[in-house]
This record gives sequence, C-alpha cells and structure tokens, in this order.
Amino acid sequence: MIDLYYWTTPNGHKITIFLEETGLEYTLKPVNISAGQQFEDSFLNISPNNKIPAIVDRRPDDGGKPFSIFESGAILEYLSEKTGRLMPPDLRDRWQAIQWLHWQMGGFGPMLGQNHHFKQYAPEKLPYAIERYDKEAERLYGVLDDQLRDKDYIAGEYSIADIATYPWARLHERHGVDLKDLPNVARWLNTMAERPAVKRAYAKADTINTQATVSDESKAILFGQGRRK
Ligand SMILES: N[C@@H](CCC(=O)N[C@@H](CS)C(=O)NCC(=O)O)C(=O)O
Repeated sequence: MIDLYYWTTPNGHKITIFLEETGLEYTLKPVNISAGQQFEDSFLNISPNNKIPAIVDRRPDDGGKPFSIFESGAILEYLSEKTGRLMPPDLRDRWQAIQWLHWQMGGFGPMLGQNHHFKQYAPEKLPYAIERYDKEAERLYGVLDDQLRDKDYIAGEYSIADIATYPWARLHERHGVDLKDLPNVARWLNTMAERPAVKRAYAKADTINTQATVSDESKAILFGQGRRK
C-alpha cells in the first residue's frame, strides 16, 4: 500500500522502523543516493528536494488517487495519523511527541549531519567547524539525556519522536559522543535496539546495501551540488 523510496541512512531507517512497528504493507524502492539516483525525474516528481525518504500512499484514506510525501518528519506524522499509532492520545503527551519530533528534524539530525561531515568528509580539517559541531553534539545529547531522565521513551510512551531520534543517536560514536556521561540515552538506546521491529528494519537495510563507505565519486555527487539544471 505504501511505496517507500529509501536508502540505508538514518533518515531512511526512520520510516522502515515505523512501517515494521505498525505492520503497514510496504514496498521498498531503493534510491542509491551515492550513485545519483535521487536526481532521476521519476524520483524528483515525488521528492523535489532530491533526498530520501519519500513515500507514495497508493491507498490514501480519502479514497483519492495515490499521494506522495517527502521529509521524514512529515512522513512519520502522516503515517501516524493514517494508522492511529505511535502518537500519544493525550493532548499534552501528543505535543511532547510533536515537539521532540521537530527538535530532531530541526536540530539533532542536521547538526549531527554537519558534525560527521566536517570530521569525516570535508577535504580540509577545519578546527572551527569541527569544534562548533562537536560542542553542538555534546549539547544536544545532553538535552536528550535530560529529557529521558524519568521516562522510558522521549514523550513518555513510545512514539514517532523516538523513531526519528534513534537512527541518529545510535551513531553516537561517529559524533564523538561517549555514553558514559549519558546514562539515560544509553538505557534508551538499548531499549530501542531490543525492539523486534527495530531489528527487522536494520536487517532489511542490510539486504539493500552493505557498503558503508563513501567513495570520492559519491562525495562529489552528494557534496558538490549547486542549483539543479
Ligand atoms: N530533512 C530531510 C533530510 C533527508 C536527507 O538528508 N536525506 C539524505 C540521506 S539521509 C539524502 O537523500 N541525500 C541525498 C542528496 O542530498 O542528494 C528528511 O528528514 O527527510
């Protein structure tokens, strides 16, 4: 029922986790972003920002024609509304989940992406950029640890806020973050990793792409983009 345009990256994993959690029927449509498949017209019609993930709902609830959505946060909200799952019913808890989803989308994900970029991929090692994003990673993981202090999950009960945040936080080593000072994040990461649906989502990723390294050619594709012609 759902076509998921996907690659094996943190933003891609968010949606496979959601789909595995809810059992919604889906078909994976791999888009190899290291090979430039995100620039194909058929994909751009669905995702004009040339990024995965994106979905097409072949059976939207209004009974109308197939319907596409890009941006992982919007997809999670849409699927949560469609299934009535993974969003707390209580007004205050629901808005906790929504706030933390937006925190992940606007802060945790983008800042950690820059952190990894300047440490791992930038051709020059720029101390200012590395320090800036290391500090930001330290700050953001601290904020998450505080939020998880007295809860099993970010918004109290398990929600799309956890699903959005986990694929990034599980890469804490790559962000230079040591869990020893983040006991609540460490506990939550273990809880998340043990969820059968999370295991299934990552097992599925391994069937799509086993290549973790980024080549010089793919760096040029991913990091050399200007305005599309
Ligand atoms: N805010 C977007 C970010 C998506 C994103 O950055 N996707 C990356 C992979 S994680 C991508 O498709 N990159 C391909 C490109 O930039 O050409 C979302 O959460 O959906």
